[in-house]
Amino acid sequence: MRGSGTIVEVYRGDKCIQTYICKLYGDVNGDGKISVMDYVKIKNHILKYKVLTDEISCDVADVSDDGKISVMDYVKIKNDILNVKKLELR
Ligand SMILES: [Ca+2]
Repeated sequence: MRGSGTIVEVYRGDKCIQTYICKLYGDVNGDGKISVMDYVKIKNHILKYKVLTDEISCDVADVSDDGKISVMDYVKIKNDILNVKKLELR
């Protein structure tokens, strides 16, 4: 499985006619899975230990869709991993 940040190009003949960037909300590290690695990245961002800078990571980390990366996103991803409450598709 490909993760967030994967580029998909659609060709007609030899010509690329459309480009898409995959976004799996919650998949902050782009490995195609929502895992402990993702919520650690969000925790490090919130604590300003290692701030997320690229647009795709910042977008998919905002699982609460409120325009910021916060404890809410961390909790939602943690709950998804622990099967307490799965993330809703956006
Ligand atoms: Ca991931």
